[in-house]
Amino acid sequence: MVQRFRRRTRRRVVAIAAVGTMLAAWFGPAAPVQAADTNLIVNGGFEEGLGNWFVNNGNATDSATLSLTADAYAGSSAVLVTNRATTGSGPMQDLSGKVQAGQTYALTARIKYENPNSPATKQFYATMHYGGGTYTNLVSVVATRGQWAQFNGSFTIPSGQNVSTARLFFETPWTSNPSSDPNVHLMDFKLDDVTVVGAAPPPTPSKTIEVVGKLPGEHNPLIGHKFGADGFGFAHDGRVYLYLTNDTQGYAPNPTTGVSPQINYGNINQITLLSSADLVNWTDHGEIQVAGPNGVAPFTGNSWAPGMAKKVVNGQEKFFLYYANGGGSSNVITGASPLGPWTSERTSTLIDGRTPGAEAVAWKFDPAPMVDDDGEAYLYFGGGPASTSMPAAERFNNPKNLRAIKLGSDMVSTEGTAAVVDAPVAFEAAQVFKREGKYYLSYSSHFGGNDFGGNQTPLPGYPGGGQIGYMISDDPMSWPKETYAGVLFPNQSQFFGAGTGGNNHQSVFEYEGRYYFTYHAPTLNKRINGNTTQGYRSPHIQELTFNPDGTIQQVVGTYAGVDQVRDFDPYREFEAETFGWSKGVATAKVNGGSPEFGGTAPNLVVSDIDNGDWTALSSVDFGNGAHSVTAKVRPLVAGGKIELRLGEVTAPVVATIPVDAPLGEWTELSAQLDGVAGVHDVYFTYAGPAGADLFEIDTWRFEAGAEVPVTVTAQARCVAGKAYVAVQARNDHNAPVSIALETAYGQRSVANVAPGGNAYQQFNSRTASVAAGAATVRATGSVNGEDVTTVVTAQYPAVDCAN
Ligand SMILES: [Ca+2]
Ligand SMILES: [Ca+2]
Ligand SMILES: [Ca+2]
Repeated sequence: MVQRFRRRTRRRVVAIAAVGTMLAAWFGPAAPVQAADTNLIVNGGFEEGLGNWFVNNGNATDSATLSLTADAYAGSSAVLVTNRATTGSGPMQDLSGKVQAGQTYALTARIKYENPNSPATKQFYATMHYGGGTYTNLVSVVATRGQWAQFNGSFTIPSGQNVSTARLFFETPWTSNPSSDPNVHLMDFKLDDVTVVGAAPPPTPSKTIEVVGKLPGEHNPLIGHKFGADGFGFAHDGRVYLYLTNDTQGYAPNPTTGVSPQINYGNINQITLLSSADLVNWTDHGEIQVAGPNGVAPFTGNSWAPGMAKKVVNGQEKFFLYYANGGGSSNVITGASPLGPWTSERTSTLIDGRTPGAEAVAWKFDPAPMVDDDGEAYLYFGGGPASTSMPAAERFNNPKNLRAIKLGSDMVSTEGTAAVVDAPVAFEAAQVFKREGKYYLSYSSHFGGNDFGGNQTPLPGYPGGGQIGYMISDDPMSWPKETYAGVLFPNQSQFFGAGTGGNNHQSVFEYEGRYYFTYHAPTLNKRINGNTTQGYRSPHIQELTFNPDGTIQQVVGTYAGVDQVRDFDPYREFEAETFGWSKGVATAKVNGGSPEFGGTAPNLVVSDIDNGDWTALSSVDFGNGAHSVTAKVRPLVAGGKIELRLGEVTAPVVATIPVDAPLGEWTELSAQLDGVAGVHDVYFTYAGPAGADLFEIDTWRFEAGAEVPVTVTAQARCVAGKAYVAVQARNDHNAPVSIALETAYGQRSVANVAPGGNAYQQFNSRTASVAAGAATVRATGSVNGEDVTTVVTAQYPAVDCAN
């Protein structure tokens, strides 16, 4: 995740010079606000904790922190910013999607500083960061030390300003070398009662991905309807769960250009959850609201780079979801199942500046758990710039920025001191799995630069920039540099081309006897926008194979991905938000539990279904034949229909469900199927009036056709030098059936075979030998008052009677 810490060259847009109209807005009396009075700031009084606020760090080495203080201007709390290393460090709130170009907003806030060594008065700014290097000072105030000062002004956003990223923060005036006099430039300050009042936010533009992002036949990226990064694979009870940083959260494609601003990690406080039993058809379980004011752990602001483990604690099986709370700390929440529901057992972060042995780690993030066979559990974490006390070559090659620490038996505490993981050229993303008694630790490598002693050539065999290296150890807490084993995965741009570079974040999991490697690449972003991507990453999986000596065969990234583990079983109610491929649809969480996964699991529906959109399932096994298909659907307009096709999206329609039911109500609608048997890719194509959302779909269900149960055997044998094929069919039905036996050497029909009775015929080939072949049996009887014919074939081997 290098991009979130990329050092910015700060380019000031000096509003005084560039935007004349803003002069009055800055320092003159507040201009009247024309539009409806809407306060765009959430939790401006900090009465809901730090919710919706995060810290703006001026650069990657800045680690300013926000905390609540009871010294409020109003109410019971305000925010305090400490540890500022740049003048730009201060409380920030994201107004992207809320403020509009050409509009005027009134801004008020209270600010106070108290450092007795600071000047008697100090200027503060409210500043907007429009993404990239574009900063605009909006409103200024000169405060008197020890007293609450009031920002009270207005600002007009220039009509040409791109506001797709707009983040408001509070700071002291910029200077290039603030550490020369911290008391003047870097004092702590408090903020309270922030309001930005103006035109109501515009309607939220659609995030639906209209292109086919996962191509039929391909298995990477895993999904085409949303993004997800830093995937952590977790196998449990016959399914694979994949926990992902919710890259879709800040995705905001321009309604006209379709291009989103660059990803903003600071906004991400949800974890996306997918699952699959076959690694090709993935169920979307939606997002876990982990952090933020409405999060499971509201004392955290971000949820990046998840890791999952399960353990029986006090007789109860629990699931522990670890995540990075931004770069500064890591935390864990607890699930009753891999799908939740989720609770927080902690009231403060699990890994932070108080964690023994982690003090020198710049980024106390990317936590990955590993539960050993003996029940002992470990957490791997860390990353970021190496200690400046090291020689430059060591900072580059052996930055010692990763850590291993034992987890407490409750899984939500740590024990003892974190041990250094001396991973060569390490950047972040440590993860460990165990195989045949050995521990494997993989991690991502850094890109050099000043954080790592300047640009250098790695030691021979050490990873280059943006690769996944790995180590093999006999001890989960011991990772000297000698355990380094090589590069597990080169940079993904080597496989997916222009626009897919950048950092990676991997995991390895075992599922049904095979090992799999998860990684991400902005391949869906590339399919939407071409080679100029905006950093929105998609999950991929490849199989991981080992050499006889236990080393790993370097992984090759492909769009083909992994083999489907098993065919999809259609004969049950399953979530419609499960697909192998899709076009033009989105998913939305609805109230109530999941029909497939149970009452406490989240449920989603397929939404944004337009004429021409479709969803598809890979390798569905219909066995002897399907009799009907049923959709649980909510019609939104009249005249919609669902069509079923086999093999490809343009194949002939084999069934149509007219979506003809009361609008706005959930209804089950069915269609008959005829002759749909065996294994097929299944396409649900959607049709109806153009320009309207047609309907939403919750679940699908197929019913197998009624069958006459018969048991059939076929044998080839010799009688007096001649080859015969003997066929027997037993009636397993509870009523008489008619049975027709057929081979290449003749046929015979037997009427009224009683329950438990047999139809039998020995067919003479009139030759000395027969090749292997099949006999066909047709059994006709009455099932539930309906005449049903079931066709069964039975193989027989070759026989040679000449000898
Ligand atoms: Ca307050
Ligand atoms: Ca659509
Ligand atoms: Ca559903």
